[in-house]
Amino acid sequence: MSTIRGAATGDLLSGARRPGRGAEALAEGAMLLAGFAAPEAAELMKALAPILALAPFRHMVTPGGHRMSVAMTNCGDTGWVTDRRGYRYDAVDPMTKRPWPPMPASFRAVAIRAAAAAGFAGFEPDSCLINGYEPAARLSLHQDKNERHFTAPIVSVSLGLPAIFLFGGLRRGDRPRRIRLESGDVVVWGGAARLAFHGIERVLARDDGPGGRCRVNLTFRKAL
Ligand code: MD3
Ligand code: FE
Repeated sequence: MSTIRGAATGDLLSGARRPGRGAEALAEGAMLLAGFAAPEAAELMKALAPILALAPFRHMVTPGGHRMSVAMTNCGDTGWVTDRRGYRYDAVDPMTKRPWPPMPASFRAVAIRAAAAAGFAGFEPDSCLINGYEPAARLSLHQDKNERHFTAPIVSVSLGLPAIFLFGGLRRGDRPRRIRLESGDVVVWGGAARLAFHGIERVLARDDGPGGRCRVNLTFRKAL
């Protein structure tokens, strides 16, 4: 995808839904919608509290035995989990033995609207992984490969503190680009970018300003 396309182009270019810095194609299939969710960032953060009450943030363990520095939880029909047995999706929260909390309508709506704006009409997310980053947290380069199909895009919504995102290629060794993601930025990863290596190099901690001292990322996927 060289540029914006599809029915949402008018919306995007009109500025009606572009309160941020605009839309930028990062690569084939990868679209940064800067500030797309900024108007609803506070509402999304508020919807997080009842989810965390039912499914608290926790530091999962990788199959190799490493405790992840990013805290995670999920909402939706299924959730991404890792432990010594491996990476997978599970309809049940292994910590509470209960289904993950339902995906709030506000979460689903912003994901669907962003996907459509990037040219992926009809996105049906069934899972939202919620990543919580304290300033020292990192996420090393990886691919998202635990979903059943790779045809649907992944939609990522950044909230809270900014971060330096690493966007690599299809091989682990490809030198990644560094992209600053701010609260309210949305990135849609589809097509050729769907299996790109990516990670979070670091969170940019402020010592001023209102709000929390963390970054939250909502990652919407069609996992099943
Ligand atoms: C590029 N999360 O949870 S979201 C993850 O900010 C994850 O918490 C990061 O990577 C975060 O797996 C990055 C951006 C993202 C998500 C999926 C992608 C970028 C992607 C899939 C393919 C390529
Ligand atoms: Fe990822």
